[in-house]
Amino acid sequence: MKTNKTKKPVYPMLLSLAFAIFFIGCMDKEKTTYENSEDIPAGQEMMAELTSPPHVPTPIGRRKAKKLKVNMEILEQEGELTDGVRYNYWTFGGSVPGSFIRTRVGDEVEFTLSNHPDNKLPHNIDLHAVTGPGGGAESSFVAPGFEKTFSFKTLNPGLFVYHCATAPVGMHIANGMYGLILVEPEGGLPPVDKEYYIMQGDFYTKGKNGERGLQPFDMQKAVDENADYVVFNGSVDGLTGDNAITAQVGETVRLYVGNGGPNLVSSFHVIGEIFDKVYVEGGGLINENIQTTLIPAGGAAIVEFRVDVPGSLVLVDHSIFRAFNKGALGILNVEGEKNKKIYSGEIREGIYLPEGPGIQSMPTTDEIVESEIPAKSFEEQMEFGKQIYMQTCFACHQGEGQGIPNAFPPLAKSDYLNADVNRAISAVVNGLSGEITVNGNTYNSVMTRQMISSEEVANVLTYVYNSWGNNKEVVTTEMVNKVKNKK
Ligand code: HEC
Ligand SMILES: [Cu+2]
Repeated sequence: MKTNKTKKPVYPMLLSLAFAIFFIGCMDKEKTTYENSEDIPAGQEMMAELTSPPHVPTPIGRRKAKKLKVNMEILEQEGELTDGVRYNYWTFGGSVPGSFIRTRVGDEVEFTLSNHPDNKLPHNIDLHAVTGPGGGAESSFVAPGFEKTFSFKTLNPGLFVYHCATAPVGMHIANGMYGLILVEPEGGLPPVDKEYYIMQGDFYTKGKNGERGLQPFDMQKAVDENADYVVFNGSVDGLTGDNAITAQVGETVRLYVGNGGPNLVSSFHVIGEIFDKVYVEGGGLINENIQTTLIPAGGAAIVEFRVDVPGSLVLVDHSIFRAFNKGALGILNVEGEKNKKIYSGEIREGIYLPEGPGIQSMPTTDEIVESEIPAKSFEEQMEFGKQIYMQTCFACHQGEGQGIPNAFPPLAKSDYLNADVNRAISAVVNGLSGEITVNGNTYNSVMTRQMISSEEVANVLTYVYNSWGNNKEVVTTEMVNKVKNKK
């Protein structure tokens, strides 16, 4: 989630500027030999560079432990949870998750937390990297229009979560008040080509998943742990489309992955990759060759892998309904030369079919049970069609027919759909595979034949054609049967 476009951008810019000026200012000092982290030169200060997701600040490299000043601003601001669904986020630094903080072991962090005067509530911060009462929460409780400063020393290297700890704590976290602070070991983590910042969170809204408008937080659903949305980086499209992350074939990628919760544990997995290394729970233990790593609520992990073949890798919470029905899905686009030795590319690339042809049985037409109550009007067709859409097509083509970039084509304003009704009917009754172009984007994937009756095909396509800016075609059972009989 990135919201406020007017308040925010200046802030990180100023910080990086201050950072750059400082760096140039003490470049000669940087050349001196490297000291033990215990000896913090008291006079040396620097401003911390803060970044919004999916970006991370510059690695610490071989810099000495310093007095590191962090200025974090709390902003309560409205943003988009998914298409047409607004949410009132509470944020550290204007993004969900909050700004990434990068330190090294032995730094003395001087932390200033300011609560914007336009905010309505007091907040504070509990950093899991802090050794001290409440992780800083007790010293940082701050009312709107005020700021608080406290300081702590980073004693343990690792990747740590920070979050608001103001009552009701669960509600402050559910509204987006969490982020990551990295404490690098002396000498820094080994260099990699790409680093990204990702955090999972669960959201609870008064309306159901996809219900439009400004959705208030639902306390009862949160207590019941019944999430409407489970997302990466604060919104359903937080890590897809324009927000997808990228790498080149041959590069090493490091993901700093956190889980803000408030409730759910993540089974973090990247479809089409194996983690070469996982810093288990963000700590010192390194595990190798891992498929899925658990990230507890209020915990983190660092995962590393080399990307060897081009395509779209899909990041998911492998509690899989969360990925395909609640939003916990992100994309890493890998560009570069194909490598047929590692991946043939002949089957399909980087696309996960929840009901792949290998699992799904392919009965003949007569095994499909015709529905008993035919729709009597256009309105009924729309109503029945919507039900089928939400049961059958939704997981791939998404609630508003928007699809998923690089994986599932859109049905909303689809030129492919609107150009040829018989071809669309055939896609549903016979399945569709091979390269197609929809609204200028190519897809080369497989849609299995949908196991629904002719009448249901007519209803669902009528619903699709009369929604989301399509050409208002009405599809009848006769039209569907004609396409079926042509085979
Ligand atoms: C398991 C995922 C999945 C499900 C479920 C699914 N589709 Fe598809 N659909 C796809 C994929 C993938 C393609 C593109 C196939 C290709 O690349 O050749 C596609 C293509 C299409 C197209 C043509 C392209 C376009 O965007 O206009 C239509 C129309 C379509 N699907 C309709 C439906 C309808 C209606 C349903 C529900 C009855 C449905 N699909 C269910 C995955 C799915
Ligand atoms: Cu708060």
